[in-house]
Amino acid sequence: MQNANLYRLFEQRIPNDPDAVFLDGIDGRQLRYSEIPSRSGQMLSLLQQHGVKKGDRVVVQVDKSIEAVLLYLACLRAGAIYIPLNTAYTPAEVGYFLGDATPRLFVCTPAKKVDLEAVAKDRGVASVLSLGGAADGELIDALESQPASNEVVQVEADELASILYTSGTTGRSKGAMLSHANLASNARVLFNTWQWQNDDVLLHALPIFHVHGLFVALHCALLGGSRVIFLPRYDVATVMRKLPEATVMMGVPTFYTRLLEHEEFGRETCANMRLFVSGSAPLLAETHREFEARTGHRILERYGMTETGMITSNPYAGERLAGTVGYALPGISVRVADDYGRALPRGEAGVLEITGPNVFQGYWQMPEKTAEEFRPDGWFITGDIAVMADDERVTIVGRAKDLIISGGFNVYPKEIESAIDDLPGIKESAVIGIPHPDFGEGVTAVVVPDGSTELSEPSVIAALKDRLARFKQPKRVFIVDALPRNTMGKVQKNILRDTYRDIFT
Ligand code: MCA
Ligand code: AMP
Repeated sequence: MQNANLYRLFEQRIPNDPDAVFLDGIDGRQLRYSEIPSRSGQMLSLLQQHGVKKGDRVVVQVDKSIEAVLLYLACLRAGAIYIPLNTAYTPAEVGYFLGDATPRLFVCTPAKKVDLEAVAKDRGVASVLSLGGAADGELIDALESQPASNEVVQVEADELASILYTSGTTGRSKGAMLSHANLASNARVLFNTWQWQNDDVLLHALPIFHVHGLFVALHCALLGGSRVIFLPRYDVATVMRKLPEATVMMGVPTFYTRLLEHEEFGRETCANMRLFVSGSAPLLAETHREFEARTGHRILERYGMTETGMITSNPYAGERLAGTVGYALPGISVRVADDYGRALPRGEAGVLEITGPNVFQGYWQMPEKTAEEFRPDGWFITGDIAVMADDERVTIVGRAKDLIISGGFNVYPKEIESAIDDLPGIKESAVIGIPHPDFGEGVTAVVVPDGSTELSEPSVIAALKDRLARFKQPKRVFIVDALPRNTMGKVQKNILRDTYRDIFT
């Protein structure tokens, strides 16, 4: 029987050249393609020593490193389910994920080990290991003495490779279950659509705990046997220095606006570049045009979701139209529908719905939530509002879901409102996204006091510090007497967005 393990696909693509470099860190550390089997095999032995078996969850909150990628590959090989977490999450937030995922093993950074071990113990997690970004931590110490396992556990196509948590409109994060086949299909489609070349060099500055940096970027590179300039984070000076060596870069819109702000950024920096890809948040048409004027490159915008991987892409060879997300990727069908899942005529705005081999297996242990997001005919409801042109080109024009995207990170207002409403002195709150020149949208809170204590903008922000990851915390807080409501009593966020629309500009 064929083994649908995604690792098998990557293994087949390892270049013959024993010196071909996969991950090329700026700290001088490298991982060669030829080392992938043995090094991920050692990691696999370590996982097995900690009792990790097929179907077990492994939760990981670590800095970007070569070993973090090996850990991902080893989880695939073990048939275990890899669950990466944003490094910005506070211990309180991590506690929720550990309780929900009930992992066999939790891997965290050495600096947070003491705090997080206590959280993990509370949630009944048996093993906790530390792994640092500078090749330090218990996991590294234990790794060297491990024999390299040859095993690649047999899995079926629909068995889980990963769970990625996405927040929800209810404020409770949901784990999107992605199978080996979901990830493999999307990797193949993107590799082909973007005409990946043998000698491509990918500049990788994205975090590796989300679909964009982990799956979209790394999977394309693994299929191409490409060198990856592996930056620990996005930092414009380092990106400027390394761009001339690269041929492909993937980023959120903030990556591009920050490059445009750099005086020296221009054609010379991009001399070797073949492709700039943008996604995770809307790229302003203005940024697209300014980028082309400065560099001669038209950014290729694509659109996707955690639950589905990539859904649409502007064409590689055809016209990359600013402000649109292009066409459904091969094998994926999209429709713009009314509230009942009926396709609308071309040109009309409605909810974008999709079906295809990339669509996830449902939310971890939330069958009701899963059912709510699918139509009876099996199409997944994205919650994005789109318009389809006569030639089937898709433009995202809004969101049916109450979601803020800040620098490519999703923030669900409900979660922030609940955290604010729990604070002393607060009667109620409304959280909105306001146009922000750097992050696209800036999280903004409008708060009504209950009069029991004195409230100020700094006091509200300070009180949220340990509860919410930094990127979720409001950049501004406004204290008001009452929130605007319609006759049904619903808070009119559009009025608030209008009132505060200029605060960041
Ligand atoms: C950092 N901060 C942020 C954000 N990032 N605040 C709001 N939104 C953010 N995204 C905080 C920092 O903690 C800091 O707080 C202050 O803002 C300024 O930090 P700065 O140094 O400017 O930020 P940075 O470290 O340079 O990070 C900005 C960034 C980063 C490079 C845009 O957020 C990033 O790498 N974003 C990529 C997200 C991503 O990969 N999304 C893909 C999701 P303080 O001053 O208090 O320290 S996958 C997805 O959405 C789908 C599937 C898809 O289609 O791809
Ligand atoms: P996530 O839940 O983190 O996977 O974020 C997915 C959401 O990001 C989508 O539902 C869209 O709202 C948004 N998104 C991703 N790419 C784009 C894009 N190119 N244009 C507009 N919105 C996007």
